[in-house]
Amino acid sequence: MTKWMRRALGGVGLVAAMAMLMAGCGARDAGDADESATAGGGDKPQVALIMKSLANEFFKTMEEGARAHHAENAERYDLIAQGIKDELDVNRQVQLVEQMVARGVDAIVIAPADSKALVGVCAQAMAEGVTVVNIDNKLDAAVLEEQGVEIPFVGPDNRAGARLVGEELAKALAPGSEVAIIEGVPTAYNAQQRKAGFEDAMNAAGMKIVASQSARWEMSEAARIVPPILSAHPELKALLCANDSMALGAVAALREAGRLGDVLVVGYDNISAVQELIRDGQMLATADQHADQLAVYGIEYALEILETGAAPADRETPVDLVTAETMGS
Ligand code: ALL
Repeated sequence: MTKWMRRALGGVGLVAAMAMLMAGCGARDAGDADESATAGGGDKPQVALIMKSLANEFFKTMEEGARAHHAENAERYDLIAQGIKDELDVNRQVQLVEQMVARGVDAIVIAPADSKALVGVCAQAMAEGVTVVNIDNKLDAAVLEEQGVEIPFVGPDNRAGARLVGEELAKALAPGSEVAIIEGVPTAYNAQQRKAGFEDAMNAAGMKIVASQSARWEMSEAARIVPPILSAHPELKALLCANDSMALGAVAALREAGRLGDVLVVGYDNISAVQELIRDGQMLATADQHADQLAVYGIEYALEILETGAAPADRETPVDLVTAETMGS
């Protein structure tokens, strides 16, 4: 039984409690050892949203979406939104989960910075009776199984999203063109999936992938690694970037090298700076994974699990191709 169910049950009689329990019989029993855990208090569940780098517009948009949802649903739950300062601060994210558990939240909705390193602390949270929903970047299935926990994933099919972007790029290239992939953090499952989706599209269209390197989701890192790739592959025709921050870095490097236009750039996220570049014809495409709704889907799912004890099945969220044409410019 989750901590929230126990708290909610505190106010009802035994018969009603049994009925609620029966209704929630599909629920994971999170263990009975959490009686002493700090209760959140109040009559609404407390939901903690734990994101990654708030320096990335993607997560700012996610936070704004969550806050807007909360404003309209303030009677249903309390929201605590948290993020980390840089994309790689995995330890800080682990600490945030621990802090939220200590604070007595009922649910944690998390976009993990690393697909393996966050599993342990999420499993601990569940053992304390906290409901955990994984959004955006999927936790590693093998590590979850090893730890014996089931955590539902709410997010898009990143491989399919990247394939859409890659297919759009392929239309603009002659078969056999040289292309390079700028990858996200290699320990993030969504980064691996986007790389695979780009490869699917490039291989299907007969392009030559001459380089694939990580810029760890960061604009500055992409700006740093693109020039050597350009020098090593003077015939390069396109850069497929696994997120828009890195696409911005790639565009800056190409501009600096006088190669913008002759080397095409695609990204992933649909942040506002990239929308402008696409409108201006300086970038070709990106993918919209609806950052403003992504956490909302996760919060709604967490509330549903808290109320009904629903079984932890994954839920796929939409991802759409964005081009100058789809933007109507
Ligand atoms: C991923 C998101 C975004 C983002 C990246 C950076 O999990 O899906 O594409 O740009 O994290 O942290």
